[in-house]
Amino acid sequence: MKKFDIYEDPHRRFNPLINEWVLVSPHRAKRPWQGQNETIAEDGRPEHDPSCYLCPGNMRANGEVNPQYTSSFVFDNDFAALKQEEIEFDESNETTFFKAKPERGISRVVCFSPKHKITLPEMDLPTIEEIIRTWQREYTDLGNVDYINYVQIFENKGSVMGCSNPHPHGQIWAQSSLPTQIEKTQNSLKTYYDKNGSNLLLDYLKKELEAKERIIIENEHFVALVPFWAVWPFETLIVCKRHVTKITDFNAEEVSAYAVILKQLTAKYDNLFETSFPYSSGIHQAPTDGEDHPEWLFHMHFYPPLLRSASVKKFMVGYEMMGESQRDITAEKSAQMLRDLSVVHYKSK
Ligand code: H2U
Repeated sequence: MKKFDIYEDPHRRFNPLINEWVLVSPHRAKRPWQGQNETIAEDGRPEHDPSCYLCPGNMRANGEVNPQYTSSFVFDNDFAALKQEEIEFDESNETTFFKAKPERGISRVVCFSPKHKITLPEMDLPTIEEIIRTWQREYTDLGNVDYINYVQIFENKGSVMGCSNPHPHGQIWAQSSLPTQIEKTQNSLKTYYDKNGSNLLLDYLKKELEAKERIIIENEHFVALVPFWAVWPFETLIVCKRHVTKITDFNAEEVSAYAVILKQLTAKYDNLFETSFPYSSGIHQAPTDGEDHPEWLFHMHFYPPLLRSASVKKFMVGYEMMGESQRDITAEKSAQMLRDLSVVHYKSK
């Protein structure tokens, strides 16, 4: 019988963070493509766009005028997905099949820079450090609200990801419940911590640093890698090396190192297909429920949709919808491609 070759044979890999499997089909990576090509809107954007609702001094949809901000700027989302209002709710009305409960929360928009035309990899390090300090302030501010138990910081970049405006920005949704992905992660991390007395992600990072083959960038405080169980073709994870459970625990040196790895990783992404690389990214960290969470380790996910060029996107359809996640190119191959790319943005060469 043929011996298992992880680089050649169809197999499943386990994601211990959310307790899910992904099907990997390395032999399929070379299949021809006659499907849809995405159109990636290319540049030529001005530094200030009078019709952009996020640019300094411009009016937003609700009539409010943005200040002449010079670094990061945060405002309450005018079309917030969550509301702060407390709703009276009688749990006894819940039935097996009609289960629903009110959810309280706050949604904010974070403009990363007053400059309309640049994205993270093109920003200078002080600007990225200021974004990180803004995330720290928001985590504290929102986490201190008595009913807020989780603060989800994220960015949708590119129209392919449903981003409505190219002005560099992210969002924060803070709410009373743990969102599903966080609840799954929390359960896995806690189960591992209780069983082993150590942190799942720190133990995993140690093994990845030994294996080396999925590491993209390493600096003194952070590592960027393609997780063993990655689903998206160029999915990555930024993990911190010290046992830090939340963004507010980073010292000044760590904030600088985080800014460096963010800039370098997103520059590599842009360099991959010489395009402004779309993705959804998000920070996963300890809930703000007032408990100590030694099982958590600060980490950041990047889920980019592109597959084989600036215009061919991976679709999560058919088998992925009906069965489980699936990928062709291996995590090791993606890591090698990203590792081999320059950290210098192609436009600045
Ligand atoms: P996207 O990352 O999905 O493009 O988010 C932009 C957010 O900005 C979106 O959630 C908000 C939208 O509700 N927004 C405002 O709060 N005010 C505006 O004037 C327009 C868009």
